[in-house]
Amino acid sequence: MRANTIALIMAATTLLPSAAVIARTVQVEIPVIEKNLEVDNAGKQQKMWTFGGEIPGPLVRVTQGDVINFTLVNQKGNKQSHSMDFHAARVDVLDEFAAVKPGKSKNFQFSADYPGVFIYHCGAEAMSEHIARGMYGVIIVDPKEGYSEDYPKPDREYVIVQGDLFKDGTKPNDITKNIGKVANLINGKVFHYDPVHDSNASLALESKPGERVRIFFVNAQINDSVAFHPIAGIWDRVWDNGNPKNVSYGIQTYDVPPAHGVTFDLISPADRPTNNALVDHQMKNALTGAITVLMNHDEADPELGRNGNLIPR
Ligand SMILES: [Cu+2]
Repeated sequence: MRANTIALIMAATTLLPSAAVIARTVQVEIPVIEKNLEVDNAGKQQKMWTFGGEIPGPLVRVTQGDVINFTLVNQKGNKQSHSMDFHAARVDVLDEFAAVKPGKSKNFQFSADYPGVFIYHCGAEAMSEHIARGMYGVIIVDPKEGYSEDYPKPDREYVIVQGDLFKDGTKPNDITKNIGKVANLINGKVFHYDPVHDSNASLALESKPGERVRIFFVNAQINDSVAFHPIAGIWDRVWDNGNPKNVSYGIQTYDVPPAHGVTFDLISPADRPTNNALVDHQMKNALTGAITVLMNHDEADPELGRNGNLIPR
């Protein structure tokens, strides 16, 4: 995360000692940046609209019960009005989620009442275009009870966000109807972590054989569901919406609708190196960018999927 463009400040504040409850207030400020961004591993650039200058925007991670004090900064020099819609919030769509003009900011608070993995996105008109140009990100709300038998501690964690890529200049009305879609983005790039299908790809996800790998998956496509499947593996557990109470076991393919998040655990065989391909099994999406390689080998980079490095860039 680039600290000079993104002020994502965590501050602990103790409130209401009489209520015997310790509430933490987390300060989150995200600037909207309209800019040219590389959308594939070959360096092709396209005019995108972003939270914080990257796709997806900065990962926000809090604990259930935290209060998020959020500020959206629509930078001077931007051409569009923008807004912020946190799916983890219960507020007023006409108030907190209203659009702000370039040069203006908007501040609001909400409490993270439900644990899980949630999308956030811009909801300004035309919402289809704002999302399709990259205005989305992820907020993880960790359960207040921490890890448990139903929600064990993982060895590694990754965030994968699948989005659309439309031909540059596609009209908003066409975007809404999915006309002009040319590819799929994984964390902002076509075949981002797939050196098998893209010789320009330099990154893959990694783990050691037998490790529990947790994938926080968010579908940021505007119309298509994702049939998320780990080729050469089985999801050990799946938590719908990432809530520890919504646990399923031994799942092959799981449907993730647009604007939804699901948490997946995968455990590779412990006795040999293997590879998985984490795919959207809708082939039209897989073969246009939505394949992620997970390499399970003893030499796995110890920093990948650890110490806050959930979105390799
Ligand atoms: Cu926007």
